[in-house]
Amino acid sequence: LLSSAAEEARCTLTSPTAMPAASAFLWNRRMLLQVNCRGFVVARHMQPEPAAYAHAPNLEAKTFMQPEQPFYAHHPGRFLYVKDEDNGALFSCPYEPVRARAEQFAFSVGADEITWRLRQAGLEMTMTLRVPVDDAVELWECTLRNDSPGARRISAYPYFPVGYMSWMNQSGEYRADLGGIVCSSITPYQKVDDYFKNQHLKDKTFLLHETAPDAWEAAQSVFEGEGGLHNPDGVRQPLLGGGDARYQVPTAALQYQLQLAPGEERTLRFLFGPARDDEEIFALRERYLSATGFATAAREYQEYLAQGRGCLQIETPDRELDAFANHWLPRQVFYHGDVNRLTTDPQTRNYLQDQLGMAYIRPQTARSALLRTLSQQKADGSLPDGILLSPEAELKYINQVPHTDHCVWLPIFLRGYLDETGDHALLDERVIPEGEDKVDGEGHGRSVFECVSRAMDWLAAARDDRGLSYIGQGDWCDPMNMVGYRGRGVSGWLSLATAYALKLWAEICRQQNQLGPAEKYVRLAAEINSAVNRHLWDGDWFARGITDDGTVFGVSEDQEGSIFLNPQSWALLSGAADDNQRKRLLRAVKQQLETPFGPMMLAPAYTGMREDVGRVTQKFPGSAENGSVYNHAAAFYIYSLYAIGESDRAWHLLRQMIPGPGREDLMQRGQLPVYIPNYYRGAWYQYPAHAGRSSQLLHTGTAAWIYRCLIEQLFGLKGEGEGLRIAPQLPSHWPQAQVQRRFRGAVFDVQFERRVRGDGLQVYVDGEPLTEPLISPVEAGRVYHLRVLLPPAEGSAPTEAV
Ligand code: CEZ
Repeated sequence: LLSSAAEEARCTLTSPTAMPAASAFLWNRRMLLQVNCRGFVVARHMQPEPAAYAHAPNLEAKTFMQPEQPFYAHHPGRFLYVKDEDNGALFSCPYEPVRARAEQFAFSVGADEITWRLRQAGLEMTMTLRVPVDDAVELWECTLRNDSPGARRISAYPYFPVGYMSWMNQSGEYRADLGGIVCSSITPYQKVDDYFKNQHLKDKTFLLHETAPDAWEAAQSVFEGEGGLHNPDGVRQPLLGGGDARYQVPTAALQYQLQLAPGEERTLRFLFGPARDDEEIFALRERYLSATGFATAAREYQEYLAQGRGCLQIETPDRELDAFANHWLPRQVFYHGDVNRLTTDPQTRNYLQDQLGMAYIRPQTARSALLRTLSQQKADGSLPDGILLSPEAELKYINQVPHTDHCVWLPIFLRGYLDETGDHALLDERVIPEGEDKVDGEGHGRSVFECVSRAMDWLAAARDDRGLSYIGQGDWCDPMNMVGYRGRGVSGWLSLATAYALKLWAEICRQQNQLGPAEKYVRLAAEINSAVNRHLWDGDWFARGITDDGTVFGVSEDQEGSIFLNPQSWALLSGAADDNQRKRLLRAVKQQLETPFGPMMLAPAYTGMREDVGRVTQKFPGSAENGSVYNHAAAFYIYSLYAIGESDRAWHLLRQMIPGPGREDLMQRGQLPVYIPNYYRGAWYQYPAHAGRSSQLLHTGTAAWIYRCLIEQLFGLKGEGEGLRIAPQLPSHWPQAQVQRRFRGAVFDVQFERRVRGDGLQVYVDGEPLTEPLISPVEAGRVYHLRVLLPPAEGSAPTEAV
């Protein structure tokens, strides 16, 4: 069903029906394409707000990327019909719309291209999709090869539906001068102001060909006719009719009549994408539409991807993990960090966590992101709900709802960034707050250190009489919008996260020799931890919060939502949980939240609205924040388990996050191990048949956290001061592993070996034993050979530690 290579980034699915929603993605600085194995595509380009250029056939709402996005016959996709001119046999690549079974099918996903390879009735067909680095355009290469003993006469029809572009004005026509079909529209609007704003929009969608076709059709209804997409009238005629779309739904369909001798093949290249005008279309054609244009774009794109290769290469007993950690995970982290989920106003918490991931990949980007964030800090020390990335950007969607947790992510980001880079100079960097250009009276702004301290003071102050953090209309969990909308409700998670953030910041203060503030923040953290213990410890776990009316929720008395994962994870991190509480809450999580697909975020999932909790309770039970295996939350838990040395338990959950390798697991998740989705369905006890199914949504803070867990915790190769500390927590059943870690300009080749007997950890550097497992200072440019002997595994089974 699935094969994946550890050496290169490639994952191949051999059925279009076994995991029908299985998808992969390609992106560049201007666009994102999520492509599923059957040929359906969700594409967005930035202008600078995200927009589609191939649409549904009816009015679609403008929205952000959605989980479990449904597909239907007319969903945008890229297809190639192939008709045998001698016997009329018809099928389509890659699978939709005809849905005829190919004799051989491969959806082969690489890091820099996606290829389908099909074999059917003596023909071999490939379709390859690439993107360039800096233009919103799809580069398609289709090859047809005659593998049969005799000559073949076929017609091939690229069919790239464009959909309902606009209710005001839309059309499509063949343009011989530009070499392809160009569909035009006017983005609908009603306010005069929008007329001026919309001037720059790319309202055209084109399909350009390198080789002139024999025929074409630009009207969707004419192409489809009465036969429907399974058997369109267009392809049943000898030649497409050459029609235009005049305020009908346009499409882009071409026809090539090909005669292929045995062994002969033909390659056709196309460009598909949005444009503003003819000049732009023409320029794209000139730049890309040739064999050399494609080859140059491919090489440049590989160079671009190489910037995201990350800092860790591993070879472990788990080759699927190797493939994932070496290729796919850093790629996903890089995607998030380089283009910020293709939004112009990323949620502040998402931005800071995505950039935490970037600290391990391209730290200078992470550095500027922090400075940008602080330049938008508010006068009271709090952060806005979203960070504006361009002057035209506005806060949209969820960023219009006040959330209270954003400041927490500052020291979390900084801890990771400083450990990775040693760049303490960042803390002295001056920030001029936007709209407040003379903070110190001289226009020198504030130091990063001061900005973060102000954010910490804001967090410490945003608490009630009990000492717990107000939730406002949401914390990390943004649909938890009604716990505190009347101004009194508090968040248990946020209180713990605040305590943790203050502790992290105190440590940074100490390193900066700011002993007074360090002491203050440690004291505040302790105060919050004890407030949480006083008001929110439920006997076996921590509650999630207290509503506006004073009801504690996320407790054993609740029929639904009785236990939440986040407060437990962060109680481990903040130090709120003592040994006894740790044992109890670990057991509770295991008993009530763990599933074969990872830990659920809460259980039992809500089945009806709780007006004192909010919108989260209206989500379908087991989906998203309502009790799915929400991977971001699972990642916090994994990180916290490593933080307390629960290595095997952490490993077990980390491994569950990656689909496969078994067939049954893959089928249940329906997801390729080429990215971590934001969730797998939960509600394991309520809807077991659906549990495990992937959301296929590739936007998630999980990627950054899991990358960090691998680097700093599992392999334990973490920056500390001027050096690198070695504190591995390999799964106890691994006898050995090899790792290459790039760190501050040096390379560490590490050989881990599990001792059969003997004592604790012992590290050798170039043959010499270390007295302490810390290499400091690290010399840039040097290659270190490390041999790391691990203490022998204890007899216990991996997940039975409690
Ligand atoms: O959005 C994510 C947010 O981007 O949900 C996380 C939150 O921490 C991230 O910042 C948990 O709530 O209903 C909603 O508004 C949802 O909250 C979604 O928007 C969710 C999306 O599924 C995107 O991942």
